[in-house]
Amino acid sequence: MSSKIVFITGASSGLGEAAAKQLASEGYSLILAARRTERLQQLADELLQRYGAPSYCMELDVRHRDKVQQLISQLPEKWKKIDILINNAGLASGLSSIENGDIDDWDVMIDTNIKGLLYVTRQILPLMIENGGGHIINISSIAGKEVYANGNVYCATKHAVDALNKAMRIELVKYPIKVTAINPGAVETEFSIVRFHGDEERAKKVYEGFDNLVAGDIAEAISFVLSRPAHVNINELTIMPTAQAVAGVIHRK
Ligand code: NDP
Ligand code: 8X3
Repeated sequence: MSSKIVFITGASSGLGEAAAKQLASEGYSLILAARRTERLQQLADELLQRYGAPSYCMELDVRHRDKVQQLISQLPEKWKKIDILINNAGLASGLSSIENGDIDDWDVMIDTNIKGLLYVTRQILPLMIENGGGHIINISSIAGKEVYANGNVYCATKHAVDALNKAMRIELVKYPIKVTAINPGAVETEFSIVRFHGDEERAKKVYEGFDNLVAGDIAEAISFVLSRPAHVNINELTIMPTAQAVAGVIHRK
């Protein structure tokens, strides 16, 4: 395969899906990973039809360490030349104070946002090193830069992503593998529906009265980061809706 290969976790929705479309339109080949495979297959069909971009769909739950190891090590040889990893799979589950928190919610966030990101990265890095370079983009959040009431564990997981991003930058500079964190503010995706356990009415209210970001805004930022010349590494980008100054300050009409 002559085009560059990008591995996107959480490609079945939101930021991951938008990044896949953006990068397919620019000639990348894609490994699309998530749990909902019908969505991945639909996306792969669309990317092939619209852009002629080949995709490899991987049914992957990033929390399952053995599966992550097995599925990535069993990739067909031509798909192992991964140039870019976008660590995007992630979620918030619940919004409550620590004394009321649901421990299952905490586990799923920690297992997905921190441990899942590490499992995937650990498995892909040796392939990148063998290829002589690469680029890891970690989708963190404004929640990795600040903490807001009732965001406790989600914020902690994204602060962990921020720390891991910095650690990767230091440890991978020698290969050289570029490392970038992208920290979005409020983007309307399925994020809030997932956070509120399927309560679509409550999720809709999060984005009422202001112009939130859309997934394509972040996909364009990813494209920009990837299009820099070899000597330029963007360490991090924090991208907010104009109407959102910090996590908890949104100017609503
Ligand atoms: P979505 O809910 O729309 O998408 C989340 C994606 O993550 C889905 O494709 C989902 O796929 C995947 N995913 C979740 N859990 C797992 C898992 N265990 N294994 C594999 N894939 C998984 O939300 P967003 O697109 O908004 O979220 C993407 C990233 O952006 C997350 O890391 C989120 O924290 C971050 N973010 C989002 C912001 C926002 O306001 N929307 C702002 C800042 C950061 P599937 O369910 O099919 O497995
Ligand atoms: C998602 C943004 O502010 O809802 O990471 O935590 S926020």
